[in-house]
Amino acid sequence: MPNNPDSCGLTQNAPTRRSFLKWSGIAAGTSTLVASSTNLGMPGSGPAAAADGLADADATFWSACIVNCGSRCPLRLQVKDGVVARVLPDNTGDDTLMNRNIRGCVRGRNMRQRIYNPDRIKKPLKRVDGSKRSEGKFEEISWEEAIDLVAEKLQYTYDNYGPEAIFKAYGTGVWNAHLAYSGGWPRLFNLMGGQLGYYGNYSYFQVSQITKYFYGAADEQPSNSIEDSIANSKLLVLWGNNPQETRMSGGGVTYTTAMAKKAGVKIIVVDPRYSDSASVLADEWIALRPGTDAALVAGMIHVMLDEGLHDQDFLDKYCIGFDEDHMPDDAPKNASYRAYIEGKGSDGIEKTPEWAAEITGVPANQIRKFAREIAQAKPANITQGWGPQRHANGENQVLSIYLLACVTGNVGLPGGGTGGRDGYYWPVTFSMDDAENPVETAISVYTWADAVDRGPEMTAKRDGVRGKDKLDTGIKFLLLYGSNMASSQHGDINRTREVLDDESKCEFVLGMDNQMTASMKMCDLVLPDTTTSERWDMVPNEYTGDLAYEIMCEKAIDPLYESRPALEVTAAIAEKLGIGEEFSGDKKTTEDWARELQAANHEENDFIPDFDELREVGVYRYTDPNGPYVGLKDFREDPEANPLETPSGKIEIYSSQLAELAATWEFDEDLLGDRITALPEYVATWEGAEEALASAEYPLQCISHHYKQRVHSTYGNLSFNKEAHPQKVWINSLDASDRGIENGDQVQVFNDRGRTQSQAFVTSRIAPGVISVPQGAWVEFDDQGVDLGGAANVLTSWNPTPVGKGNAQHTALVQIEKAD
Ligand SMILES: Nc1nc2c(c(=O)[nH]1)N[C@H]1C(S)=C(S)[C@@H](COP(=O)(O)OP(=O)(O)OC[C@H]3O[C@@H](n4cnc5c(=O)[nH]c(N)nc54)[C@H](O)[C@@H]3O)O[C@H]1N2
Ligand SMILES: Nc1nc2c(c(=O)[nH]1)N[C@H]1C(S)=C(S)[C@@H](COP(=O)(O)OP(=O)(O)OC[C@H]3O[C@@H](n4cnc5c(=O)[nH]c(N)nc54)[C@H](O)[C@@H]3O)O[C@H]1N2
Ligand code: SF4
Ligand SMILES: [Mo]
Repeated sequence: MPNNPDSCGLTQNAPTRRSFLKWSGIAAGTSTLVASSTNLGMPGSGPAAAADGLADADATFWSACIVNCGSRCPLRLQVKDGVVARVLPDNTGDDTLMNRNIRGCVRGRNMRQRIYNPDRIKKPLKRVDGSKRSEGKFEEISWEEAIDLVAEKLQYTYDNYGPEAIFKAYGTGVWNAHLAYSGGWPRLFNLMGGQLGYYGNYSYFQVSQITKYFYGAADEQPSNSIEDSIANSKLLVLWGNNPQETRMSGGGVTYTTAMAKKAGVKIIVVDPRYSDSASVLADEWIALRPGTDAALVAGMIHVMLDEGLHDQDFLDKYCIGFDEDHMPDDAPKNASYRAYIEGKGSDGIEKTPEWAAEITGVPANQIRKFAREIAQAKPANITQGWGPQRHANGENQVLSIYLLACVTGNVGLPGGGTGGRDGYYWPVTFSMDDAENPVETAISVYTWADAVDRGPEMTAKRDGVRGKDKLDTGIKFLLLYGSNMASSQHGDINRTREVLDDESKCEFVLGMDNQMTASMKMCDLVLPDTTTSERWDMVPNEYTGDLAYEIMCEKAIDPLYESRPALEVTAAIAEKLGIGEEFSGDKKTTEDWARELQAANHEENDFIPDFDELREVGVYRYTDPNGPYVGLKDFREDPEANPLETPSGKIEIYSSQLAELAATWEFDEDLLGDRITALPEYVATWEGAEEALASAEYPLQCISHHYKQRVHSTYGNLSFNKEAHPQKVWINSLDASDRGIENGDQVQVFNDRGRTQSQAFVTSRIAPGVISVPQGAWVEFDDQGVDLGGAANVLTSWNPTPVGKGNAQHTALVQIEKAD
């Protein structure tokens, strides 16, 4: 299992404290390491202590919100009589760009409701014998019984099916907290003989699997950072990128994009929705049909070629595949992108703006204007969010946006960008050691439910199994830790629940969470975890631009009820299985683990504070010694000395490797568009724009944007957050009036996979023919199987994308009607 499947894989140069101080403008001597006094847990001392909080708190502790919104915000927890009485935000920064306050959003600030929620799991719960998983019936058992049961089931699975039958589902509730991220579970499995591995992630699956063919980067190829754009860009394009809602921390891209606007950078948003980013930041909004970005790009490049606006010098020097004079030897004639645009390729269609308008719904004149605007604003940073790629054939969506950055010659220049997501500086601190997984077999993480259902049928060429030609066993022991995959976040949750209900397939489902979610209710055994406030940890930032940081998480209160930190539970299981010493050494508590890990981090990078120093400062900021991130800067400066990791060393607009996959992999003929192309072509897909226009039954394209009420499902059970941001289905006024739906009506959205109900938001903020059901709402099935919670994934499918075999969860066709 990768230690951090979301990591960018960039090689980092450890900055010295001096160099980071220099470019970040933080004066030496006021560095964040210089704490004014010691935090002894007293309200009146140390930076965690507050002038702004309760006057009579007993103590103030450092903590953080560790969900996967891409930030990680420090929180200061004020404790009175052993209870978290108030949650305060970061107070260690100011409003300057590189020392910005990492203010938590409305979710983190409502942490008290998560800690003290009635949904907290209080004791280990065992499913009642003879009941079905989906019935969710439990009896309380003791920790001793629970640990015995896990040890027994684990041993049984290794003995009868081997390590490839053991799988830890994807889960982001504890993402990247240095200890809680794994909670010791992968370490336990790896020391016991290993587990089935996975590749990819639900966040940017298609980006992570396709980028190597184009830019050679093993994972993603970030664009320039927004900090760089503030200084250098003429134009910032947020392409399916909604930082105002998905990067809501004051430490992150919400803040930097707002600063870019303030600095006068022109901003254009390309999105089927008039997102919060469009509303707050944009000078222009391009509203296209979902999944049609590659067609929009093709139409735009047609305009650029027509009007000579493309950067031929850049294409000649740095790329292959754009025109017939720059093709790999093995490519057939007329296989270049230019031939594709001019209608000389295999489809024989010229990709005029009129052609693109028909598919995308963006008027041809707007396509022309947008093309000129992007080509002429030099330099322009085109930053791609992850909405476009979470689609059927999302891989070509990704590549087409990269391509636009190349055709306009913006790659590798200050103020420009690669067309990837806004760049960032990845934290240098590392997480606890998960030990080596001896198993090499891995599946695409999105196919885990397939591996439960039909594991031994899954092959390399059809299902993307790696390390083996085919799987020998299905998943028999499934762990859901910090994960709501079984009944909320995976596609087609009705089908997922059905497969999990068949106990002959997966024989044991183990859950560990701190809230009784729909997925926990599907488990055979549920273990009550602590919340961050009840254990020790350290937490790094994630996608927060050029600012990196590490936060101390102190144990502020005793674990509630009978909850126990995962790491102490996995250590106890290891002990039971006879590998206690190997697992833990002499460490007993999460504090012991945290101290040891922070010491190792301090040793590796001496500018990183040690455990006690980090407790003092609470948050430690540092930045890239090389200054703001400029993607592929070295390659641009000297492509011979710094070739890309592609076969040609150049940017491969035509990829022979993809042509080879197209010829050798097997695809599902029933799925329109389940195919690979050597160029970033537009491919009409299953449940895509064309099918919607042709369908009488399900004529609406349903996307499921990430919503500010929650991070996925996390925080989705808190009354304050639900009140502030109620669950609503976005629908265009034209589509609503056709169906007699008015703003605020209860509506049901449905297709053959399921039916879900919530309130309608009737608006012109979404393109006609498109609806959006914000993803992550808590499911609530009535006795007819209708979800009254408004969950998007009763509508989505398991259908994987062609190259990555990843999640296309923004692709689904639906109908909508007023609820009775
Ligand atoms: N508040 C909040 N923040 C979050 C999360 C959350 O659940 N809530 N989740 C976090 C996680 S784990 C992740 S991975 C990121 C997700 O970040 P993203 O994947 O970037 O977020 P999405 O909302 O899925 O998509 C971004 C935008 O793309 C648009 N879009 C959808 N389909 C298309 C398309 O075909 N073309 C174009 N051009 N645009 C399209 C959507 O309307 C949306 O506004 O967000 C993180 N931040
Ligand atoms: N339709 C649709 N579906 C999507 C997406 C989409 O755009 N559309 N986006 C996808 C994306 S990008 C992602 S990343 C996935 C995310 O999918 P998940 O990772 O399953 O996300 P969450 O629903 O937030 O589940 C996290 C769980 O962790 C738990 N948790 C929080 N803190 C702790 C802790 O301290 N200990 C333990 N043990 N548990 C804890 C929470 O209570 C919650 O149940 O969803 C994907 N699903
Ligand atoms: S959800 Fe994200 S932005 Fe909000 S407090 Fe948590 S880490 Fe910060
Ligand atoms: Mo994600």
